[in-house]
Parts: sequence; structure tokens; C-alpha cells
Amino acid sequence: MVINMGNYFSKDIETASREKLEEIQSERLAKTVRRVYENVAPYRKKMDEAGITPDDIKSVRDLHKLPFTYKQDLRDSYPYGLFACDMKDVVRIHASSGTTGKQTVVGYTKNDLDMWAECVARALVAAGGSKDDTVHVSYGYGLFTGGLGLHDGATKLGAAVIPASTGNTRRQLQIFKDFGSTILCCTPSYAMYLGDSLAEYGMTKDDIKLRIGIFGAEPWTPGMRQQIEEKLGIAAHDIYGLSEVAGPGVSFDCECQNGLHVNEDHFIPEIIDPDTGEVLPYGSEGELVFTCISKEALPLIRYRTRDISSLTCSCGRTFVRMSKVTGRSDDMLIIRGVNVFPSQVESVLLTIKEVAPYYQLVVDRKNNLDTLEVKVEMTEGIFSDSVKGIEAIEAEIHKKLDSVLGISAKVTLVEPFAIERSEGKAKRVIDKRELK
Ligand code: DLL
Repeated sequence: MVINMGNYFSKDIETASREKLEEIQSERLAKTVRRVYENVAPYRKKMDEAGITPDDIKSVRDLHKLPFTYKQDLRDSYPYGLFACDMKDVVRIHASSGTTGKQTVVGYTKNDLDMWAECVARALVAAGGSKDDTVHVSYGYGLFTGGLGLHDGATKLGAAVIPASTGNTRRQLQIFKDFGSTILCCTPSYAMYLGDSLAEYGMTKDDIKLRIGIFGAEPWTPGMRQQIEEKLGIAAHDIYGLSEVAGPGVSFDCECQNGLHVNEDHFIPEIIDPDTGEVLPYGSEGELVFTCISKEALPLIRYRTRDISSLTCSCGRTFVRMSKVTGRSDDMLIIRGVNVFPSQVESVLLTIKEVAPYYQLVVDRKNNLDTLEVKVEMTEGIFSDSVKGIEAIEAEIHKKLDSVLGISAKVTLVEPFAIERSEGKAKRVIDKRELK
């Protein structure tokens, strides 16, 4: 296996020994814990309550002693209460997209932005990118971290960046063709949509030069990867991140396309049992937790992501790999006693060409019985491309869902773009039972 590193400057750390990496992590962790204890009142309080002092944290092996941080802690300290630096040193502010409640605000110093750009540049290189590429960024620019995150990473790499942002599909395709975009960065569902739209605008994948995709910000299945690769003629790579920890680039997949390497010199990952908080061994599935060990403005300690994944050893790069995030712990639904994950629904929808992978699960309770409705967006070309009627398509989805989920669901086809999106991400679950 040839590792894509080019002459990239992070080669040393990405292939360092585990011992060397742990040494760096331990030193950075101890420093960070001391800094938050001294500068962030809510952290000091939490550590005092847990009976922990900065002197107790000497190495990564002491990490488990520290209390967790939750999204609620950021909300309680809204907007800047968990910042560990002086506001005059903050040079950028972003906010999370707020798909699950009030937005959370995050800040970066100049050094934080450099570190973040470096993490994203590593992702681009691992996917086969170089300074000779033309990087087309179709994530949203603004408070969302996707647009500027990929932008700064590609700039750091020395590539030519096209800040296309979201929307106006015809224009995006025209830019692919005229400007010669070689790397596309956007949500996987938008990549699917762009692939489907080529024909509509009289183009084929041979009219464009795209060769790599850097897709993330929402869960996507291996089936979706395959379809995007075929539609656009590219290698589709996964990039993961969350605003609270940094943004895109917390982890990324490489040429193996088999798990995402965590940038462990900046973020220490753990997998825990979401119910008990117990740290689980490599290979076990559980909730991802990250500790930021090099950030200045917002170094979150043991941050509970709610994302479900597992960790495995690496493939040549030193950094540990996390499995593709299949969903969030708060996305898993228990309907009539059966566990239902949105990714199961997606895998069914991918087998039906008349619908897009934009869907929403609406769960309710009627006469003490849970009900599930699956709303699915039709593709724009449904009526010209298919001879099936809407009822026949709904019935087909119903039947397939029944066999995959093991429960019966009402299926409703809705117009393209009818499902609410935030920063390109569809809101996939509405659980009305919580409100009753
Ligand atoms: O979505 C950052 C990002 C932008 C990542 C662009 C990748 C590309 P937030 O808006 O704070 O930040 O949302 C973070 O999105 O906790 C996951 O639930 C989900 N998520 C992000 N990347 C992936 C991925 C950005 N590759 C939340 N696979 C996270 C699955 C992902 N879920």
C-alpha cells in the first residue's frame, strides 16, 4: 500500500511511532488541563467536584479521571463562557448548525485556525489531493464550519480554491466544466444530487474533471459512497468533524477508504458506553468522546459527541481509525420495542431510483401504539424517468422497509426540497412522542 503523503509537511507525525505520539499527547493534555483549570470557571468547578487537580493528569492514561463535557455545558455558558483565552486573542467565531437545539458558539485563535487548516490539509492529501488540485468547496460558508474549514485547508495545501458555497446547481455544474474543478467538497447527499443533475443539464461525467470527493457533515452509507463514485466518476472520501471540537478534519479517511484517521496529535478519541460512561476497548461500538489537546480558545475536555462509532488500529498511518459514523445515539429510535437507525432507512432508499436520499422519520404515538411515517423526497426527474406511479413507489418502499426494519411504516413521497434542511443536512428524525 502506497501512503498518500506527497511532500506534505505532516508526514513525520502521521507516521511517528505510537510511543512518540503518546508522549506528545501526554504533554499537551497535561498543559491543556492546567490551562482550563486556571482559566475556565465551569471546568474548575467540575474538577473540584470530582476531586481532581491538574497534578493528577500526567499522561493520556489519566484521561479517564476527568469529568465529561456536554453540549449543555456550552449552552449554559452561552456564548463565550467556556473560552480559555482572552477575547482579544479570538480571531474567528463559528456556531454549530443547531439541528438538535439552540446553537452553540465556538471560537478560534490564530494558532487554532492554523491547526485546523493543517488537519483539513492532511485529509485532502490522504485522499490523494495536492497543491496542483482545484478544490471546489460547496459546503455552506458562514457560521457553519464546513465552507471556511475546507477552504482554509485547501489554501494551506496550496491548491486553487473555488469558494462556490451551496445552491444553484446549474451554476455548480457549469463551474465544474469551465473552471476544471478536480476535488469536490460538499455533503454526500448534495454530491448525489449533483451527480443526478448532470444529465438534466445535458452533461455526463466525462465533461468534468472531478477525481476526488471530500464528503461529510452527515452520516452516509457505503452504498451511497458507491453510487456517488459511479455518478461522478470519482473516489469518494469521508471527512468527519464537529464545530465544538474544531469543524471538519477531526478525522478523515485515506486511500484505504476504510475508517477515518483521527488527528490524534490534536484530538484524543475515546469510545464509551453512553449509559454508564465506561471507557470501552478498541473494536467496541459506543459513543465517541473527544479531548482537544492543542486548542487555545475552546479546548473541550472529554466532549460527548453523541455520535456512534468504534476505534481500530491503523493501516500504515499511525493515527487510530474510527469507523464511519452510522448515526447519533440520540437518533436511534425504539419503535414498538425495535431499534431503528436512520441509516437502515437510507440503505433501502438507495435501492430505489425514483427517490432521493432525503428522508425524515416521524414517530408518534396513537392509542398507546408507536407509529412510524417515513417521508421521502422524490427525484426531480421522477415523472420523466419512471413509468411507476407514486402509489406503486410508496408500496415498494413500504415492503422493503418492512423486511429491513422488521416493523411496518407509512411511506409518504414528498416534493424535492420539501424536507427541512440546516446547512445542507436534512433533519432526519422528528419524535413527537417526546412532546406528549
Ligand atoms: O458538520 C462539521 C463538518 C463540516 C464535518 C463539513 C464534515 C464536513 P456540525 O455542524 O457541528 O459540524 O455537526 C457535527 O455532524 O456530531 C455528526 O453527527 C455529524 N457529522 C459530521 N461529519 C460526519 C460524517 C460539521 N463524516 C455533527 N459522518 C457530528 C457522519 C457526520 N456524521
